[in-house]
Amino acid sequence: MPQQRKIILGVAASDAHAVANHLIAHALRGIGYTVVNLGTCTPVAEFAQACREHPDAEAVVIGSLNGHAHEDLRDLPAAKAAGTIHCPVALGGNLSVGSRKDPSALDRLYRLGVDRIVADPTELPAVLDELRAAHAAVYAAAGAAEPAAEPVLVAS
Ligand code: B12
Repeated sequence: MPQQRKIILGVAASDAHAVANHLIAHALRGIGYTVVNLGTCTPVAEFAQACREHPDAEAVVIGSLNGHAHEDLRDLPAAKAAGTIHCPVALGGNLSVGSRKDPSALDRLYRLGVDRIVADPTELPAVLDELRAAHAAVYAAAGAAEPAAEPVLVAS
């Protein structure tokens, strides 16, 4: 029997908004994913701990609604560089403060090491397929077995 696909899900460190998180967990479980849901107010260190506990997770999916995604993810570059977050990171929600959104806010998040910013949760299954394929291709090109050290993934 094929192994179920697994993701780690949570809401960023300072963020208490729970509704979208629960809806996303429910939707992904509904299409067969195992979802390790860390819930609201999850610091990068807890995502990293979950990655250690679930080396078969194929992505970390983070929500942020209160506008403080950049500050909440400030430890992400170190976690990815150290390989403690070994898989791609997808981020979605309301990612900066204010109703008028500056596109440079998204660039700053990509520079922290976010692999994909996803606006609509219904896009997540397709995005997870793409990230998994890209991640596997990087390992194949390096001739390494997964999971090894974190490869550099190009943000799209
Ligand atoms: C309910 C709510 C709260 C509740 C949360 C209760 C709970 N346990 O969840 C309470 C009262 C606690 C709260 C507090 C605060 N809130 Co509030 N809250 C809301 C509200 C009214 C609804 C959010 C919600 O649940 N929507 C339902 C979900 C399904 O939809 P959604 O959140 O819009 O998410 C959609 C997308 O963003 C996306 N998405 C969301 N998450 C993710 C994750 C991934 C991975 C992906 C791919 C997509 C995705 O998909 C969803 C569906 O399309 C919104 C305003 C609004 N009408 O949206 C404000 C809102 C999110 N809150 C806001 C703010 C500012 C706060 C506070 C800072 C207020 C304060 N001064 O205290 C605090 C922050 C608390 C904290 N530490 O995070 C702002 C954020 C503004 C910004 N980013 O610029 C909003 C937008 C209100 C506003 N217009 O100002 N809030």
